[in-house]
Amino acid sequence: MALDVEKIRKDFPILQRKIKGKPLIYLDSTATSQKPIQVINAVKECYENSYANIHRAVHTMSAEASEKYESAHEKAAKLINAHGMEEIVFTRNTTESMNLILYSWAHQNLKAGDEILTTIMEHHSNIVPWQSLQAKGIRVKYVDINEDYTLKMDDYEKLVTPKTKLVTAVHVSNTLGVINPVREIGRIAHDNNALFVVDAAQSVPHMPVDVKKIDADFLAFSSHKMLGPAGIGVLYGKRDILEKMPPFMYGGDMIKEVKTTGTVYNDLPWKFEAGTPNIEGGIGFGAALDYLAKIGMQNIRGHEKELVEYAFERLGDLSGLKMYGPTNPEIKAGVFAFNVGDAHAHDVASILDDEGIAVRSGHHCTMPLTKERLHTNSSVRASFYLYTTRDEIDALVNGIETAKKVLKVS
Ligand code: 7TS
Repeated sequence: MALDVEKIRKDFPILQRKIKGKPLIYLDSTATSQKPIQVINAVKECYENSYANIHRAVHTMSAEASEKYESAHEKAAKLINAHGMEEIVFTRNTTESMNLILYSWAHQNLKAGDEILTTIMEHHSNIVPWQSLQAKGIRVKYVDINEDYTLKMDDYEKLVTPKTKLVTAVHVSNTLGVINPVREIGRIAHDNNALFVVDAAQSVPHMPVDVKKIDADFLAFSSHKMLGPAGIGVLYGKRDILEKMPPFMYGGDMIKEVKTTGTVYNDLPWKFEAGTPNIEGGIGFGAALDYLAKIGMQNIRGHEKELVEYAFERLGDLSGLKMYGPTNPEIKAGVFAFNVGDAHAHDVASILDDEGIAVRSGHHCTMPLTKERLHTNSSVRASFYLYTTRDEIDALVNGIETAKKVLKVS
C-alpha cells in the first residue's frame, strides 16, 4: 500500500520549521529520525499524568508507568517476531547492546585463540567492542566487499574456521545502504557452531525484520532511529542464551532476592535492566512502535524503495558525483553516500545547509570502510525515511548543482 506521505508529514511538527529562511529538508534520518506528535505526546502525557518509578510501588501511577514501559517490550518483541518480551532487553542504544554481548557473553565464553568474524563495512560499535578482546588473544577478522559494494560471500568460506565463535554483520550499512543477506550469513555461522549477532540499527526502522527467519542469536537496534526517544535501545537475544548469561550491571531491579550471603537474579529481561531505566524513553518508544505498526513496515520499505529508484534516476544524471553503494534497488536502502568531485564533504554539506537541507558529512562511524576501502576521509550522506518526498530529492539535486558551482566542480 502506498504511504500517504503528506498525511504522515503533518504528524511531525519539526518538518514545519525553516532553516535560514528555507523549508527544512531533513535527509539525515540514518543518524537519527524525527519524532511524530504521537511520541511527543506520549512522553508529555507520562510527565503530566503518570510519572513514577517502575516496578517499585503499588501506587496507581507506578502501576501505570510499569504497564506502559513493559508493554513497549511486548511491542518490540512483536515487531521483530521474538517469542516474547523475555527476549527483549532495553539498553541505551545499539552500542550498549553490543557492549552487553561483549561483557556478558564474549568475556565469559571466549578464550585466547578464538576468533570473531565481522565485516569491513561495520559501524564502529560492531568493531571496537570486539577489538577490545584482542588484548586477551582473541582475533578479529573482516569479511571484505566486492567492487559493487556487496559483501564478499566467498570470504566466509575462507575466513570461518573451527575457532570462529562469533559471526556478526550489519543488516543494512549506514554508509553504503546495502542490504546484506543476513539469513545466509546466519546459516554459515550456525553450520560452524558460532553465534550470530546482527546489527539491525538501520534495518528494523525501515523494513520488516524477523529474528526467527534470520535465526539471529542476538540482534540490536535503537529507538531514536525509529521515531522514538533517544536513550533507549534494544538487545534481542534467544531466551536460552540470555538465561545462561550473567548480568551486565548489578544493583536495583535486576534481583529477585538479596541476602548478605548472595543474590538471586530477576527473570528475563529485568536481569539485564539494572537501576531506574529511561522510563519516559521506554514509554515514548512504545508510542513509536504503535505508530510504525499502524503504517506497516512493508509499506515503509515500499515507499523508501520507490525513493531509492527515483534517487538513482536523479543523482545518476549529475556529473562529477562519486556514489558509494550498490546500484540495485532490491538491495539498497534509502542511504546515499557520495562525494562531489574533489570537494570536501563538509563544504558540500554546509552549502546544502544554506539551502535548508540537512545531510551528514564525515566518516559516518565507518572509518575502516571509508578510509581503507572507499579511499577517502569522508563523504556526504543523504538518507530517507517514511516522511521523505520526491520533491526533497529534487531539492537535494538542485543543492548539489549549487555546491558544484560554488566549489567549481565540473
Ligand atoms: N550500527 C549502525 C549500522 C548505525 O548506523 C549506528 C548509528 C549504530 C550502530 C550505533 O547506534 P547508536 O544508537 O548506538 O548510536 N549510526 C549513526 C550514523 O550513521 N550517524 O550517526 C549515527
